[in-house]
Amino acid sequence: MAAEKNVFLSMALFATLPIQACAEEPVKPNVLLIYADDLGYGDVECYGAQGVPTPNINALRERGVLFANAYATASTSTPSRYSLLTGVYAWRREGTDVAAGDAAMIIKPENHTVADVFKNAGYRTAVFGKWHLGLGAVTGEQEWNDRVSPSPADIGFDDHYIMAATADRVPCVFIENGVVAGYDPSAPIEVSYKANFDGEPTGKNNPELLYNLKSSHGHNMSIVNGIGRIGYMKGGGSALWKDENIADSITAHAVDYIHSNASEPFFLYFAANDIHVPRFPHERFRGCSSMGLRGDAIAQFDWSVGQLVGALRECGILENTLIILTSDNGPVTDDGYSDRADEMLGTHSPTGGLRGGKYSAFEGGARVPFIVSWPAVVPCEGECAGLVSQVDFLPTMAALVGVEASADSLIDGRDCLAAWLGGENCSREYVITQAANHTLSLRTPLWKYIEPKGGPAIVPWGPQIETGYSLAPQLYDMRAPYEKENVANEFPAVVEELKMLLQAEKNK
Ligand code: NG6
Ligand code: CA
Repeated sequence: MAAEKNVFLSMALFATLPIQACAEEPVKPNVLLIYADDLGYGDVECYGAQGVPTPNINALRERGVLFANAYATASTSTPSRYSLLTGVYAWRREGTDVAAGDAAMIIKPENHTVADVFKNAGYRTAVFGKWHLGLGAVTGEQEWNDRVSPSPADIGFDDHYIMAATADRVPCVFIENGVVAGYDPSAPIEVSYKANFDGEPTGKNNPELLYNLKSSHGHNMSIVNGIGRIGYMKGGGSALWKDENIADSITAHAVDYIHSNASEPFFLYFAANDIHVPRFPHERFRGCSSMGLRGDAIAQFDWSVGQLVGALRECGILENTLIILTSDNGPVTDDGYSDRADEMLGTHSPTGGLRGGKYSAFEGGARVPFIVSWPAVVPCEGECAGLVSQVDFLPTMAALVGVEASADSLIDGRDCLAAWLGGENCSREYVITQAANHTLSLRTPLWKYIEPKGGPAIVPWGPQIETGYSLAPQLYDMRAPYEKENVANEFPAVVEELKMLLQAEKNK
């Protein structure tokens, strides 16, 4: 997935265009954060996607600003989400790697989150979709048949309707305000990440039961809806989700929420399941792209965006809603299921030509789409090439709603409101990103430094993605953003400077 198919973003967007605000600034906008899963830098049309129509995201982009150099803080989900909600780089905290479905809650009730920021400003707050930040006080001891606590309710969210981890991890049920949604008392739920339950089939032993998707690597433990998962579960009965209905279900919850809360300011964190594996979109999206299930999942995600925007419009609150659309990490094709994602790509490049992908230290790992729209305030059709990081979400939202950000969140995050609203001076001096093995990279407008750290050159468990791990320091000139030539030996002073900068950050 390294082909240079998306050159337009490399240079064309390196200048910030002069842009005009659409109207006067109102007070207390609603905030809708649309957080896609594994959506790559090149995976939507306005970032160069081919083979999949994304009209709703295009329309959002036309009503807002597109950022060409925006970053998740990590190339996997849990650390990116941790930073997004707390304003703290995940590599500062133990236990923030990709969480199992029975992990204890990673953000503790006493921690300050962006949801608290909104609560302090008098907002209603909600999260719908993929959580992946742990639940309950103790790993493996959640009360799945009663009340799961602590939950997002304890870290600032008034309402939640969430998947505990990911669609490929058990338990395969939604948790709604602390309890399993549609709980089926005839099928008590048991979950283990250690051992199978007696008599329960697994993908490993019963591959003939994988009638919806076959596993390509891993994902061979419990089988739910004809799809192998990570982890073991028993029970669930009628509460078990059907993968083909996940997008409908979380979108319906979000649309209802918008309708019921239209008269007061709200913060809605819409954490899409798309386009993470298992990719199993509803049949009405099958064939919407020329890329099979992965492209169809992008089309389904775009549909969700359209539904949310449509609901805001119907309620007459679209003008005064700040919408941010971005992704938790870069793209992957084969991430463990035989969905033909690689072979059906055609001319599409999920990374937009960037090197690496999900898990990687290269740009494909954490550079993501980032679109900001707020029709009443943000310039239409703006473009910004400045460096943007999701670690700034908390302080930036605190500035938006006029409350103090916690001291913790200001170690790494900062108020970038002017930049995010399309201001001309929209660059951070540098951003730090974290690869799956905790290799850190420091990107400045001109350079990308990848710290030396050993590891396999290709992700070892299946996805054919270059990790970017190396025992030698790496330096890339980002005027050509494809990280082709390591110029560390030619610019030792730059390497030294960026190494010291990274060390200073680590010492904070
Ligand atoms: C990996 C899974 C992958 C995905 C990833 C987390 C295997 C073989 N692979 O361990 O499928 O679930 O974890 O993805 O189990 S993330 O986007 O939530 O970080
Ligand atoms: Ca992800």
